[in-house]
Amino acid sequence: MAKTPRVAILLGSASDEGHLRTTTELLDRFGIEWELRVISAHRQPEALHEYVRAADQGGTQVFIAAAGLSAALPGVIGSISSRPVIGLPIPGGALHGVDALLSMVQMPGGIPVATVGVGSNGSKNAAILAAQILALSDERVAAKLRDYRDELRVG
Ligand code: RP5
Repeated sequence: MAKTPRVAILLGSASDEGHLRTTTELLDRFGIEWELRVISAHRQPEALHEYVRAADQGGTQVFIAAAGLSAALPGVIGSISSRPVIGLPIPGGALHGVDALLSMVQMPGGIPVATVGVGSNGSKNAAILAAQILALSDERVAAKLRDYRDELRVG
């Protein structure tokens, strides 16, 4: 089986991609390899299922799922894999991302989506949360996170 990344980033649409720039920059800073794919939960359900199953079996440890509007993507990923899923609600549409936020955070009990905020702070926190999860079993990531937080103290 092809090597899978430690963090898989899934987007509901190519139009979401700009919101992930900060996320991928931070993952790079923490030395975490990632892969980004655009796979819609409602337009490409079979492809999504296939990708997540392969990533799960290949050892991907965390999924970051970014989507707007009713944002089913992270919940569906959580239904396929029991690895942690971080949901990033994308701003836009008539409700400016509040719809995506509530869709992700209000998952029925049993299939959690660790939801970060709408907008640039959420984009940043998605990467940091993924790094914190990986740091539990990776001292190199933990050290990089400590450096990052030391810098926050200076600012
Ligand atoms: C969601 O709907 C996507 O995540 C995107 O944020 C939003 C609109 O996507 P398009 O239909 O414009 O591709 O699925």
